[in-house]
Amino acid sequence: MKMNVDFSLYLVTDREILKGRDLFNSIEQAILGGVTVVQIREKNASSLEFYNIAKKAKLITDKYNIPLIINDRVDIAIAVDASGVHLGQNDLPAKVARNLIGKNKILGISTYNLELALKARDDTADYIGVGALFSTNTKKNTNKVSIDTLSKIKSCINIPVIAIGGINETNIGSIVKTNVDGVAVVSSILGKEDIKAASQNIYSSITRN
Ligand code: TZP
Ligand code: MG
Repeated sequence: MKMNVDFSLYLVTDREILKGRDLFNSIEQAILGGVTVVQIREKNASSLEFYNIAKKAKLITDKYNIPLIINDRVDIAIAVDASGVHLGQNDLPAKVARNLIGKNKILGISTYNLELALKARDDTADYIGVGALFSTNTKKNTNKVSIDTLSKIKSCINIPVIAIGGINETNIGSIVKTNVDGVAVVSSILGKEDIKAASQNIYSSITRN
């Protein structure tokens, strides 16, 4: 079933940033700190490794009743019965993915301008990611998105809008002001020594406003 999702603090995983620390323990700490959605993003794993990671992550997200989203891989999202899948502009087309996952799973699409955002909505995306808002070391070759563009997209679209890219405790206020439905972060949570405290810190910046 497609849940009614609280997108406010959306964690995207990256094992490189964890520098050997346990992924599953890190996910749990982040959830305990306030993360409301977890996306598993594995750019270098084999299919088997990705599947096993997703299956194990689902035990944790299920325990806290938090949606699990799989990056890039519709097949793995279906195989582990994740809540949904997140796709970029070079992945399977949104309409094709929707046909594969059905109407009860969440479809998220990465965008970086209004045209792509409207197309994603028309292609039945349940939410869009918009970024990168700030410079980031986590992903190479990002398209830069201004706060003005983010605001414009938010005002023109009626599905949840999630901002991503270089968002941290210092700049998050400028994102919250745009009234987006959530912020997605990697390094400002998983790159910190105390993951639960980092998550709490970011979460309080979102809910304070
Ligand atoms: N998509 C656009 S920017 C980005 C992704 C996956 C990386 C976000 O990572 P961080 O560490 O929060 O900047
Ligand atoms: Mg992708």
